Amino acid sequence: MPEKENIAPDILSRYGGNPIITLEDMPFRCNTVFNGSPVKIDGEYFILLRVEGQRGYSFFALARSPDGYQFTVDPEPVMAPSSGDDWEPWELHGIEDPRITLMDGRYYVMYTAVGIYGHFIALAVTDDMVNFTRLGIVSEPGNKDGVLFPEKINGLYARLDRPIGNEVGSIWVSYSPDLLSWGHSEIVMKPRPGCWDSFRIGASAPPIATDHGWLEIYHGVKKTSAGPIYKTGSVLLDRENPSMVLGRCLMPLQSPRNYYERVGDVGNVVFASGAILEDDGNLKVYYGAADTAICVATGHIDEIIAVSLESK
Ligand code: BMA
Repeated sequence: MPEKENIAPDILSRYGGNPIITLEDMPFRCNTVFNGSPVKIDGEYFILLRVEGQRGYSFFALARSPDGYQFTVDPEPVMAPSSGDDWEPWELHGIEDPRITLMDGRYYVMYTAVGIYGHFIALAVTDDMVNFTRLGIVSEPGNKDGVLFPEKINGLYARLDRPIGNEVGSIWVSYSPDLLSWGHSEIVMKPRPGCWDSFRIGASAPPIATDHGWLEIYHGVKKTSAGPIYKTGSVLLDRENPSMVLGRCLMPLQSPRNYYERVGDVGNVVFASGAILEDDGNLKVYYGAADTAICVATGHIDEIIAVSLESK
């Protein structure tokens, strides 16, 4: 009898050494480390980490690596929630889920500011990944998952975001002349009834320019009787009008399957938080596993584009 073929269940292949950053790698006491935003600068890899401290609110630390797999975390956090200044009310309960975009030679960080009025999208900028300048709170309350496009579209800055209205979490696009005031918002895509992304969706990685449109790696949530399940998906958006979906994957790129994705502070979560496109076309997708560790999985951009064109 022929041997049973072992079909990989996911389009993204997990790195064998996952998780790549855990609590044991942290040089200071904290609760968890997850949802980190990666960048590659002159061949060196950096991840701006979301760290949850023992008190329960989040802040950012920096990890560095020569190869994208073996990381060392800087001894001190690089960005803490503001205190004692005008920003304090907006960040009183922490700063979460940073997403870095390189634009015009500077690194812009969109993150979720959690304060006395709820969740907002906030924007900071850095030139060295260590010193961050806050630029503004850039959304109304109840918005998160902001990711900045790496270039202007029709003369305006653009971002994807995720306002919550009527409990529905969809992906929208907004535009700005100055990075601070945002508007002209349009719906991009909604949760798909009956599917793995039926409850909520949100942008995950900053959009990547391809010949087939903007490739967006997103997260989708399905509600089950045992709680939500977070998976990773992909979509292609028109380069000139990103509210136009050119293709959307039918199946997820990745689902929680391994122990470290199933079990943690929030189980059954793979939460993509950034991606690095290598010269050979491999896309390294960094993700938080069960809100407790950082992992990486890889897929070739051609295959990801092909599955993204399966549907609209
Ligand atoms: C989302 C965000 C993420 C988190 C995920 C799963 O709403 O808060 O930071 O990883 O839920 O808990």
